[in-house]
Amino acid sequence: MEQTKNWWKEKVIYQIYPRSYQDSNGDGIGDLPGIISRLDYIASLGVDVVWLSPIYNSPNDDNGYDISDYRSIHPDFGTMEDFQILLDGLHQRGMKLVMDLVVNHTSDEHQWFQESRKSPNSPYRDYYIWRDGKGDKPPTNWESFFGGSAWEWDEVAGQYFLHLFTKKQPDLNWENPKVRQEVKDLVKYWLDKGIDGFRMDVISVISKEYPLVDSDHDTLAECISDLYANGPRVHEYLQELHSDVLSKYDIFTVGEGPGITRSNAIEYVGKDRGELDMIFHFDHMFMDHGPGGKYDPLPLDLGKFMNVIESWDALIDEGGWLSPFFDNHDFHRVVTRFGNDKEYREESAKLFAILLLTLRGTPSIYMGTEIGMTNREFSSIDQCRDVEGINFYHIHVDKGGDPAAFMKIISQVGRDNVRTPMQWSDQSQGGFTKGTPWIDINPNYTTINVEQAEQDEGSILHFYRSMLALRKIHPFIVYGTFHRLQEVNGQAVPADVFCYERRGEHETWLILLNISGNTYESLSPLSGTLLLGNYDQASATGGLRPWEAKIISLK
Ligand code: TEU
Ligand code: CA
Repeated sequence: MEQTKNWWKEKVIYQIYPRSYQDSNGDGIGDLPGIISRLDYIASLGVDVVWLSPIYNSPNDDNGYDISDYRSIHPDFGTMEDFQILLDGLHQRGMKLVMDLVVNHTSDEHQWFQESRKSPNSPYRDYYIWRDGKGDKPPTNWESFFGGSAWEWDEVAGQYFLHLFTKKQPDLNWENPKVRQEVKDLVKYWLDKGIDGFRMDVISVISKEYPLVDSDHDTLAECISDLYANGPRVHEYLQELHSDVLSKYDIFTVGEGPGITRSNAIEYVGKDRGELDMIFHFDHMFMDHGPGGKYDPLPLDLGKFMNVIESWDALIDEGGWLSPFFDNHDFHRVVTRFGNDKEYREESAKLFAILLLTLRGTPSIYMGTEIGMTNREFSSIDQCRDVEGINFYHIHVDKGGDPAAFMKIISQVGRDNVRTPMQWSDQSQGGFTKGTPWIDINPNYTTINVEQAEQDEGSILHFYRSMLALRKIHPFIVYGTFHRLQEVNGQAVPADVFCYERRGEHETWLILLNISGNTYESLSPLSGTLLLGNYDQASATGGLRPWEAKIISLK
């Protein structure tokens, strides 16, 4: 299918978790003046869009994903003036700003919720989902994403309220037209300030199916996809938001949410749907969840990983669009998860740079990935800050589980792995703060940091710059076709090698990615020109060393 051209399809996103990027005043919390001081660095990468995780007022039960005032800047992060300087600074450098829109739920400290709980006659009562219990039990057996019941008894209200996330994140009642109007108003408020789009948090679960009934699913994952996600009115709500507000601005939206599958994604992002412009899907991020969920991880299945990428690429041929990503503030570090963060850290980090930036879609790079930041070791729960990890730790330990064993799992899959401070230099606290950081820095900042990477021409950082520049001068990478290959020059592609061609009108690239420590000496095309590779001495026809990755131009 001929691709419709849109400016947002041609961009690359850089995600910043503001608490952990750069602290400017020594309180140990990253802030907007800190980001402003790093704008030249961000521009130097060659990325086009900055997506900021939430910076609004919040009691920080879930680090800003629990918003208590949508029209404010959290004082930890700065002021509205700082925000304006940041926005202008990005625009002056030719970049765009995307804000996080978290409207499935608010904080319980939001004024709407405070009013809502006061009385059944409050004009805000129906802003949330209140129910009587069943005897002394909650209205349904629903489990929250972060463990425990999804219902909380509220003394003041004398009823239970629904919270799919923590009990400080009550779900909004989107059935109520007043709620939808509030959302439209706040969206308009930020768009009128001149921002360039929104990343929409868990947008797949905003519509609930009524009446609310008990789940008979064995796992939380099944319950989420079957019962919480893709509710009956989700598309109606998104179309309404789009036609009433979003469509009036030259911006883009990227939706996030569990339960968005390869088969239903098109209903969210199909080009004539008038809903979202693109989505983040989780098929490759959730594929290692075991029967017990995320904190019961299975070994990595590379074959599945490649199949997921291939099959989601085809969404674009159906007229949809997506944002490929391998890590963000909710997962763990790409080089640890899919690469090798020991002996082949440099090679494997560069391999994933090539993969991410030679796929179709609008790729998203998480801060720190451009210098190959890794997971860290959490030996005690006191070192953790993430409500998800902490909740599941207590659930595990309360059931008699071994705390040390769970800490190993947190070190492997916990969200705090990606929330440690950005590593700028080998100075105290990695140059992140002059004070004590809100979460400990990864001790490997002495060797893995931006300053070191700037000085080393062969660094992961310089590699990202080269790759981003290459993508920019070859626009066919955005709109051209993608074909996975099972054979190269008559040879079967091994199970741990990902191989595909990208074709434009005048160009064909062959991408060879050895996602393993094995050597495949003879796997290469007959001829071609090596455009970029992750080994110093390399050629188009040379075969593949451990974690070797190449972009070869075939014509
Ligand atoms: O995440 C939604 C989501 O699906 C996560 O709960 C995900 O399953 C989990 O993080 C995997 O470990 C969004 C935000 O990105 C996340 O930071 C918030 O905690 C959550 O929504 C609630 O707002
Ligand atoms: Ca600060």
